[in-house]
Amino acid sequence: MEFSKLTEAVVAFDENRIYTFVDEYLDQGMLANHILKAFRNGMSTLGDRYKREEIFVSDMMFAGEIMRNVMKKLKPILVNEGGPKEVFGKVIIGTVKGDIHDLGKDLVVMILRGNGFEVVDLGVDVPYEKVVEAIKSNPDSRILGLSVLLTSVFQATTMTVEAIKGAGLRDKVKIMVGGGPVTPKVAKETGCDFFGEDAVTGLNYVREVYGVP
Ligand code: B12
Repeated sequence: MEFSKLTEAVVAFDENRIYTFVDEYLDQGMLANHILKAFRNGMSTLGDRYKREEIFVSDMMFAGEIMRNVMKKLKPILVNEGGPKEVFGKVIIGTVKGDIHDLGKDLVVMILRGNGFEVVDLGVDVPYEKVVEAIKSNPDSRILGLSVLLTSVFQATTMTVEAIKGAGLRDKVKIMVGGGPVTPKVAKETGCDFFGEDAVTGLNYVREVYGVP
């Protein structure tokens, strides 16, 4: 597809070409979501290269910074794509304990806010107690979103859900989980209600829970 030029530029860490392609695509009227998807594909390839020890963590960090710049640029557009600005409901979200990846979570936050949802963003590496506390102090929130990028934090995801159960709050929130290594099976095994493969799928689930057409 047309976006492959962007994906290739991401894999080549070609910062200038990345920004140029993003501008070109926007000028051509391409959807910001599709541009971000092409970026994410490039990030996946970089992840594979890291695994094969062809690049370093510092390279992934650099790519992450470029992605953040692109997200900043696309933010006003993503918000505009959203339509109505009334508040439909509240969502609590965070990256699970032990995991510091935040680009995916931040995208979900951006899409939710842009589409009329208030978001309580707990950040990254979120302790179980902080999640429990957030549910208690935001009784009007019917959804918790968890972002998970490391397989090593699947256990922490289960523990987060267990802590919520232990506090007697499990029926207060639906729990959606997303992030690179998560599958519907992982979502089920960790005790979550829904697997969101991308930010828009998450948004659609949130809309469904709040009964927003
Ligand atoms: C960039 C990156 C980093 C950056 C993170 C920058 C940042 N601020 O987030 C840095 C360099 C810091 C980093 C660090 C590490 N990383 Co890293 N990283 C990546 C990389 C290349 C891209 C991730 C990314 O941002 N993608 C772009 C975003 C937009 O995509 P996304 O997160 O998947 O989010 C989308 C969906 O998944 C979904 N989504 C995400 N969350 C949620 C939540 C909800 C509720 C919903 C509905 C949807 C949803 O919506 C998003 C938009 O579509 C991945 C490779 C990969 N395949 O993912 C490795 C990867 C995740 N990292 C990996 C590793 C190993 C590490 C380190 C342990 C490396 C090290 N030795 O230090 C550390 C982790 C430290 C820690 N404790 O967390 C491994 C994990 C392997 C595994 N099996 O667990 C990967 C897969 C690379 C690899 N193949 O080896 N990393």
